[in-house]
Amino acid sequence: MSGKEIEVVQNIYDENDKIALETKASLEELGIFVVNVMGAPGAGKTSSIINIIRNLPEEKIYVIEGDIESDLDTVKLKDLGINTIQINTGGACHLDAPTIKNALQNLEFSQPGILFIENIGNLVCPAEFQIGEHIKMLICSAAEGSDKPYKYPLAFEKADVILLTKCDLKEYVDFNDDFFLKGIRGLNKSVPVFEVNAKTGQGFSAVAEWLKHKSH
Ligand SMILES: Nc1nc2c(ncn2[C@@H]2O[C@H](COP(=O)(O)OP(=O)(O)OP(=O)(O)O)[C@@H](O)[C@H]2O)c(=O)[nH]1
Ligand SMILES: [Mg+2]
Repeated sequence: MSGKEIEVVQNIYDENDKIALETKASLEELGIFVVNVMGAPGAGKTSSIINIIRNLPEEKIYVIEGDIESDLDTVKLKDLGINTIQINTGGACHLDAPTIKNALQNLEFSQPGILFIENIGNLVCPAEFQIGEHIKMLICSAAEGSDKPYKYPLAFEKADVILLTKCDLKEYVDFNDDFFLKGIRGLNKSVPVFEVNAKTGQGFSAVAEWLKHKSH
């Protein structure tokens, strides 16, 4: 890349971060804590959001669903009575701060609570863009393999909390706990890692407890 190109790319990141910080500040004034939920396609992002919400009955919950196409996840959440809006990027592989700023015009915050933003299924690009979040929650499934921290380091480096989902499948996919954790610790010394299973709900009460602490 030429010097000029680097400057342009840097300007795009700077402008994005500026809008993200404005969004975060305006949501904070309303008492909204924002969780940016990231992870590969099918990692278990929607299933995890649903299970966490089940363990936070006293919290007001809002969700923004980001997908390239379709409103399948939004329909699923709305059927459960969760206040959800859909964003379709039509191709873009991540959500960015201007997109979230626009979408927020369609979401009414009647009381303080927690806003989950499910990012586009992608273990790479979402980690590069702030969108107004207080924390980044990385969802990584056992089925993806224990080598993911080594191959996709940025998402693990930037995560404030990691959920290892589909732990019921560990034995079928030769998941190596030590290798996985060693990879994470090489990038992120202190991030909490929770093991969960959305089929039984196992592990999600601890995640919800951690989140409640973090958001208050
Ligand atoms: N066995 C098992 N299956 C799971 C678990 N969590 C999610 N799944 C399944 O994995 C598939 C994908 O889960 P979703 O929650 O839709 O994943 P997602 O990350 O939201 O997917 P996208 O939004 O398409 O990127 C579904 O068929 C879930 O039922 C789990 O803990 N164990
Ligand atoms: Mg989903």
